[in-house]
Amino acid sequence: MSVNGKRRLMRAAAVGLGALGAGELLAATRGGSVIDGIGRLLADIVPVQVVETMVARSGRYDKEATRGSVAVNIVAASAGLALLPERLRTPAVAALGAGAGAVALRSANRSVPGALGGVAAAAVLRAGLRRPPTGIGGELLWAAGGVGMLAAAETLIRREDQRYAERVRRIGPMGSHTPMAEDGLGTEPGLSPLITKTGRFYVADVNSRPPRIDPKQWRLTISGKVAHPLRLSLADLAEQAVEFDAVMVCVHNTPGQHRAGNARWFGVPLTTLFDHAMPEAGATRLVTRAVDGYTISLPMELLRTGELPGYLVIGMNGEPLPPEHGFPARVFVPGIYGQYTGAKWISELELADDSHVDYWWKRGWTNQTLWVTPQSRIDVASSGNGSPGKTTVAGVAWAPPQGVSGVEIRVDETDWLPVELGAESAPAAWRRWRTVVDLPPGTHTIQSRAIGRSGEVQDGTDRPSFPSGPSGFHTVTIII
Ligand SMILES: Nc1nc2c(c(=O)[nH]1)N[C@H]1C(S)=C(S)[C@@H](COP(=O)(O)O)O[C@H]1N2
Ligand SMILES: [Mo]
Repeated sequence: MSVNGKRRLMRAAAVGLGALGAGELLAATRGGSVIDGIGRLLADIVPVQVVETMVARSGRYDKEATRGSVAVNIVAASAGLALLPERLRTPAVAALGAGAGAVALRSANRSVPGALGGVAAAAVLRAGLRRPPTGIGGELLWAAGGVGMLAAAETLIRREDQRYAERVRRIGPMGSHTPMAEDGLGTEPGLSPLITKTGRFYVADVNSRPPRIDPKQWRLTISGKVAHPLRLSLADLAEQAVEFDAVMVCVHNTPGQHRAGNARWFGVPLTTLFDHAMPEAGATRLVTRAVDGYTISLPMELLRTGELPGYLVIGMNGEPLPPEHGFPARVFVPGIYGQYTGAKWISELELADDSHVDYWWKRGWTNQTLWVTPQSRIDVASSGNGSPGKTTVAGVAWAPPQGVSGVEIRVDETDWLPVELGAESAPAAWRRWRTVVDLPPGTHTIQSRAIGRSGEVQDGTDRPSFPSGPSGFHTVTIII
C-alpha cells in the first residue's frame, strides 16, 4: 500500500473512533449503548467453538473483552471505508448506521437510545469522511475526542448501573440474612468462605451488562399450558419464599476455576407456583424466559413432584438479587449447571410441550439437562509455618443436590487419602475440606477428588465443557 493509502486508512480510523465515541456518548446520555447491542449480537451468532475459546481465554473479564473487540472492529470497519471508491462510501456508511440501529432495536436489547447512537455515529462518520481532518493534528483530535467520549460514555453507563444497583438493594432484605453456621474448619488463609460474598460471585451470561428492570412495573407471569395463568409482583413472591443454601456452578467451570459460588438463596419453591397455576397434563417443559429473549427450559417430570426442588429465586445472601445475578427473579434448580438451571431476569414462566427449543440447543449444546458432577477445587497448598514439608491442603467440594460424602487428595499420583471435611450446611451447598500432609523436598503435584453421597466419584478424565459438561482433577504443583 502506498504511503498515501496508509494515511487514508489512518485518517478514516481516526474519524471512525471519533464517530463511535460520539454515538456511544449520545446513547449513554439516554441510558443505552451502541457497543453493548453489537456485543450481544456477537454472543448470539458467533459459532459455539468461538464462544468456547473466548470463555476459556477471557476469564472473568469476558464482557470487557467483548466490548473492547466490538469497538476495535468498528474502528477497523471505518478504516476499511477509506478503501472504497467515493461513490460507494455514502451507501456503505448508511448501511452501517442502519445496521447498528437495527441491532440496538433487536428484541434482545430494545434500546432506542442505542439505535439513536448508531445512526448518530454513522452521520458523524459520513461528515468526517467527507471533510477528513487535515494533518496529524486533525487526526489526533478526532482520535483523542473519540477515546475521550468513549471513556465518558463508559463512566456514565457505570454510574447509572451503580445507581440502579443501589435502588435494587434498597428494596429491602430478602431472607433472614442469618449469619452462617460455622463449619468447624475455622479460618484458613486462602480457603474459600462457606458463603461466597455476592460481589465475588462469578457472573456468566450473554449480555454485555445486566438489563435494568423497574420493580414497580415488573410482574412474573405464568402462562401457557396452565389452568390458572398468574401475574405476581415481587411482594407477592416474597411472601411465599424460603431460604436455602446451594452451590451454583457454570458448565464452564473446568478444574480449578472459580465459575462456581455458594450462596444463601431466597426463593419460592416451583411446586408452590405450580399449585396455584395448575399445569395441564400436556405441559412437559417449564420454559424460563428472560427479558432479553434468552430461554432455558426444564423437564417438568423432574420438577412437578418437588423430588428435585427448584425455586424462583428473588434473593441472594439476604438481599434482593443484584442486577448482574438476575434481579428481580431467576430460576435455580440446585444440581443442574447454570446454563441449564434457569434464566436470570425472568419475565415469564411458560408451561410448554416438547416442541420448545432453547437458546443453547440451537448452538450445538445438548438438549438433555446437564447435571453438576462431583467436583473439588484446591484453594490452598502451602508449606512452611516453621516445619518444612508440613503442607496444608484445603479447598471446596460439591456434589449437588445430594451432597458430598468424602474428599480425597493424592500426591504425585500415588494413593488417594481422605481429608477432614467441614460440616455440611445443606446437601446442595459446597463443603470445605482441609488436611495436612508431610512432603519431602522436591516438586510435587497434588490432586483432589470429591465423592458424592450417591456414590459417584469425581471423574479424572480431562474433558472440555462443550458439549456435555467438564471433567478432570484440579492439579496443583508445589515446590518444597
Ligand atoms: N437470562 C439469562 N440467564 C442466564 C444466563 C444468560 O446468559 N441469560 N446464563 C446462564 C449461565 S450459563 C449461568 S452459569 C448462570 C450464571 O449465573 P450468575 O451470573 O448469577 O453466576 O446464569 C444462567 N442464566
Ligand atoms: Mo454458565
